[in-house]
Amino acid sequence: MPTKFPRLYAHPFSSYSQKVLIALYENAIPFDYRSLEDATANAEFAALWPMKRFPVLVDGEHVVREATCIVEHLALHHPGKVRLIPEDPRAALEVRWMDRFFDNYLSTPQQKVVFDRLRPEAIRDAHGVAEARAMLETAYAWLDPLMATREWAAGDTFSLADCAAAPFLFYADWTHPIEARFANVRAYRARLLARPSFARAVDEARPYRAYFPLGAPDRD
Ligand SMILES: N[C@@H](CCC(=O)N[C@@H](CS)C(=O)NCC(=O)O)C(=O)O
Repeated sequence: MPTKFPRLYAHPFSSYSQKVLIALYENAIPFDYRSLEDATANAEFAALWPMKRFPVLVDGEHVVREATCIVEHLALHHPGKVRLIPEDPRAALEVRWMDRFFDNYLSTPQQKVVFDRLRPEAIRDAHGVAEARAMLETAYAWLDPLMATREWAAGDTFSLADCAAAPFLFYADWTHPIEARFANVRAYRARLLARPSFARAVDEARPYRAYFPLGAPDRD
């Protein structure tokens, strides 16, 4: 049934949901928030996407899955003052590359460590977790010199790549602390936390910190 506003199936504590929430908040796009805390919203969501990975956006006849595609959809159908995908295709390519970096080399290993902890102890994957932690370490080391020269992930302008970086660096640091020697990554994470759109998403997620299986640190 078409609704006036786009309908977002998401959870406030979920990193990929926050990636989209940042985009919505940056341009103050009105939307119908179907929180997956709610059983009815959960049932609607499960019917929309058998993979059961969230967020999912329903906008008129469009059902959009995958956080990056949702941010791209919003940029196309609900453009605002903050252009999260640059108009210049070369600049857009840099944004899309950095978005892939944060999804694949920060979020994926971060989720691996967290999901492993949710398994019964007897079937945990110590080798896979060690590999994931090594990947996080490599990602921090690669990102650090880059962020010495950039305010935001793809340059001077806040973009889709920062929508990804914000929640992924936030949780990655809880999962595998970013050491002091990666001062540029730490400073970038602090800049992201100070951005009002992400600060709002972090605040909305505070009631759910007990869900973090490694134990949420008493900070941020
Ligand atoms: N590739 C998906 C990943 C989404 C994802 O992993 N979402 C997590 C929440 S942050 C999820 O659905 N977890 C539920 C599960 O794994 O069963 C995207 O970009 O949206």
